Amino acid sequence: MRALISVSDKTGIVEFAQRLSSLGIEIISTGGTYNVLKNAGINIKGISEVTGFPECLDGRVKTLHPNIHAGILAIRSNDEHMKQLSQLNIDTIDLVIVNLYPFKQTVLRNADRQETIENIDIGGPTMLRSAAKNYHDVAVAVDPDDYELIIKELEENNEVSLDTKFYLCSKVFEHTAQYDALIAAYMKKERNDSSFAQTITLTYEKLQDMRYGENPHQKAAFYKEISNSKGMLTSAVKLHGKELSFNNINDTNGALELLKEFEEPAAVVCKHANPCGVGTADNIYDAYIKAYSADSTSIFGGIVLFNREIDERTAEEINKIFVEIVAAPSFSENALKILKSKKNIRLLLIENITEKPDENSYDIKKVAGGILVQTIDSKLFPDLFVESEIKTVTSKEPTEQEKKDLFMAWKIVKHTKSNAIVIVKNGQSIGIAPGQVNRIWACKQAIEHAIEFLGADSLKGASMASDAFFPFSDCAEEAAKAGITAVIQPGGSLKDNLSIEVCNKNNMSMLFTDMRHFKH
Ligand code: 93A
Repeated sequence: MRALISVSDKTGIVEFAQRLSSLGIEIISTGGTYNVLKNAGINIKGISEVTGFPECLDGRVKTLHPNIHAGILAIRSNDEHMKQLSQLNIDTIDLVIVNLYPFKQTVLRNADRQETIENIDIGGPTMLRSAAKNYHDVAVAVDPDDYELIIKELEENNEVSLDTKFYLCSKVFEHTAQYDALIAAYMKKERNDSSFAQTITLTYEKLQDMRYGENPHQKAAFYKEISNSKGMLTSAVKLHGKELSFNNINDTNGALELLKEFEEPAAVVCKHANPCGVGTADNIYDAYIKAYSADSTSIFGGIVLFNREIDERTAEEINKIFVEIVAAPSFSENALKILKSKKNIRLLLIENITEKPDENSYDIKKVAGGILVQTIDSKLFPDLFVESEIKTVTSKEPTEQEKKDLFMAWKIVKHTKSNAIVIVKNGQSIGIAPGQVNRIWACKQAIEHAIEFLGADSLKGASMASDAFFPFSDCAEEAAKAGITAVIQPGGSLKDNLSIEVCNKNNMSMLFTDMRHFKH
């Protein structure tokens, strides 16, 4: 039996080669691997002895030779193949242990293009593919985690079983497919090409298997984009509590995307991926009190995210109720101690929590038989729009406080499932109505919640946002009836003038953003 070992990641290779060698298996190696194994006192052969050729072109050509590939690819049960091998004086290679140039790591450390391209492995994938294609006769290891499996079978049975070889073969194609997907993604990015490719190659790697999906009878796993993304859920560090579930992650994501809209201290509470309470203030404690009291019912078992360090008094407040998850960019030492005293809470540290995702990144939705892909909804207003220039379409301008609240409501409504209406007063959400099949229901529901919370009279001076335009004047009428004094919406309905009229009649202001934010 002969093994070819050529690895960039040399983890575990010495021990593996030693055990192969003590089974009497002959080992062939390329330059760097050869040196490591030789230095460990293992008896091996250099690749050039087999190819009769020096490794050349700075290592670009090492194993690309018929003596290697015919040795791997010959079908052992095919007499003609075996006869040709012997005529050509080529020996079979029965074990291929290869892992590739670290292309991913090179991209992630932002190496220059020349160095990155030099890390595209050619000979390695070629050997892996040859061996995997001929899996009946060749065992191939691309992952150091599989060394133990292989050596155990060899030590016990003198051979690797067909089942194992088939498993190893499928791992190879998975690996080379992802390797090539990463190269393709890198080239596209280098060309600043943000078009949608003809076929989608997903560059994700598994972070963890999950106990189950949205429901206990569904299987699930969590994958991470292979990129330098900071401040995202995939870089969250769990400081306390049990493993996050599928729904926990999905819900936290809803809160995280909204939180990223705020510069000022903010607390966002989410349930079922929709915000249920949002507070902004000049400190995180007050922001939390506002977010909590905005909807002290739904927060139970909810998810609370902060964009500032959690201090002791905020932690004490949080501990008064049961919340599933608390996430923040940092926790003061005492805050952490206080929160950790609860067994069932999960604490997540998300550094760079306010970092925005790449605006060219994809949002993916599964539909029957396919996927819909779009770029993420990265904007709040149309390009070149600044908050101060947003169009007031009524005779009355909003006051400074109303303006602040309108923009806050606009941020919240953007991250609430459609159809959505959000009411804000003094930096606090007071009515959030998500996911209605018509707008007037959302409007009525948000107002009902606000009245329940503040009392009918206190809606004076409140601001309302709608994720898409008002098709009729009914929402403006409801808002006027409730005493809401300012409204923000995309505009663009044929009947805009009717809504504007209602506002003018009731001394309300209305702003048009020219951009809608459906979210489904
Ligand atoms: O530059 S290559 O594409 N040309 C080759 O012929 C070749 N053969 C093996 N890279 C090649 N390899 C790769 O070299 C292997 O995939 C492995 O990652 C690496 C091991 O090199 P060394 O043993 O010199 O450290």
